Amino acid sequence: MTKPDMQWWRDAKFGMFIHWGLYAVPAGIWKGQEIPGIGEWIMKRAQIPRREYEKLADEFNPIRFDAEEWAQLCQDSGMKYMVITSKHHDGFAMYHSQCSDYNIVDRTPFDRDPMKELAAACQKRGIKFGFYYSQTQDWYEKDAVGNDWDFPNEDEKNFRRYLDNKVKPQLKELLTNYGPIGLIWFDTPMTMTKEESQELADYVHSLQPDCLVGGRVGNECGDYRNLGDNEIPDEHVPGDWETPCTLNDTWGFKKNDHNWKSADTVLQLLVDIISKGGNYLLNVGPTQEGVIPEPSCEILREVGRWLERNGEAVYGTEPIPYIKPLSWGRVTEKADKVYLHVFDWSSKVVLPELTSPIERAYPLNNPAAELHWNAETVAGEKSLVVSLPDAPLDEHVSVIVLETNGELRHM
Ligand code: JFZ
Repeated sequence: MTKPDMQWWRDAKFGMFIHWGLYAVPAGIWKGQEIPGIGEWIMKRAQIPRREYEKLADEFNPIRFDAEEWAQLCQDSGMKYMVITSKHHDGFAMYHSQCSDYNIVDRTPFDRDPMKELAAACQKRGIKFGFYYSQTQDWYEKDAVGNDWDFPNEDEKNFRRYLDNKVKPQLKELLTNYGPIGLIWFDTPMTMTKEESQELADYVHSLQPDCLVGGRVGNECGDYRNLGDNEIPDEHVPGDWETPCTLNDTWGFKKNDHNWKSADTVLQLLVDIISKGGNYLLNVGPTQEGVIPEPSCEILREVGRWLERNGEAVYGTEPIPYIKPLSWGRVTEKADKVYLHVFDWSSKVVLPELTSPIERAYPLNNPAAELHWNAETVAGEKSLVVSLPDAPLDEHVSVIVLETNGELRHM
């Protein structure tokens, strides 16, 4: 089976992750108790019997959900793809599934399919649309992994039956009824065998050859690697990889989690990750009413404004593997340009000498202004030192362009 084309994904750099499900109803609180940990795990953390948990569907009615609003926020944030939970570990399908009535259309007062609306809103904007799908943990199903409080008897489990009766039929629904799907983001492969992982990857590709398969399908059968949650590598990682990150400390909405990262932090994480060769998949957790928390929106819109000004230094760029993370910031490159992303304007901008002669140096937001640079030996290394004007070029990360003579060769 031919590998799907990864270029759109490599160029995209930045995606929106959405964790939305029944867990937004308790929002971290169960029977008056704050349940520790990530919000979408409340059923497991509080050992909620499935007959109790499924009653949440009766009150899940996101009447304020607006797919156009969510897709517009994605676009305004500079995020080029969207990945939303079609079915998380609780087993509840956030789309109209024919093979399990445990879904938003059949079990809630909200008689609409939000995935259908969101897929259309994204396609309209040229945003690649993908689904998160939990293919191993499913706390509603006896044959799946993870619910040992309703289904304590391991001997009764038949994972093959779960794959055949729910996972593959639902993957077929997701890859048949929602238009072109950019990727399937599997999760927690746990006990899956290599054969099972490969079977699911092949099944996705058989239904939509251009659909990417995320690394958490397991056993290195994905089209790219997923690092751990909020995992930032120390330096360049070869190959195609992505780090999923939270904007606060939970994926699914928790009413008491206000620990939001600033736009500055998000931008430095974005630049850090892409300078090491990865993509940044940043999460929002909508409420049970279908609203993305306003603090998330404000942060993402500020990030989008910066990308509006500096996107040339992000989208479609490549890392420069031999340049280790620098004290003052990070480096990306594209064609004959090297982009210096300066986090700390007070420090000396020094980087290892490039083998291609530099012809010009200038602020990305003011190409007419010349910046000076010198070749110096710094700590015994042949280096480049770029002189900075007094004031930073941007209120967040400031970007300087080094224009080379057309071909950027590395040492
Ligand atoms: C998983 C889910 O359990 C969680 O609810 C959320 O959806 C997150 C994006 O993915 O959590 C993980 C999975 C893998 C790792 C860490 C958390 N890991 O490999 O370190």
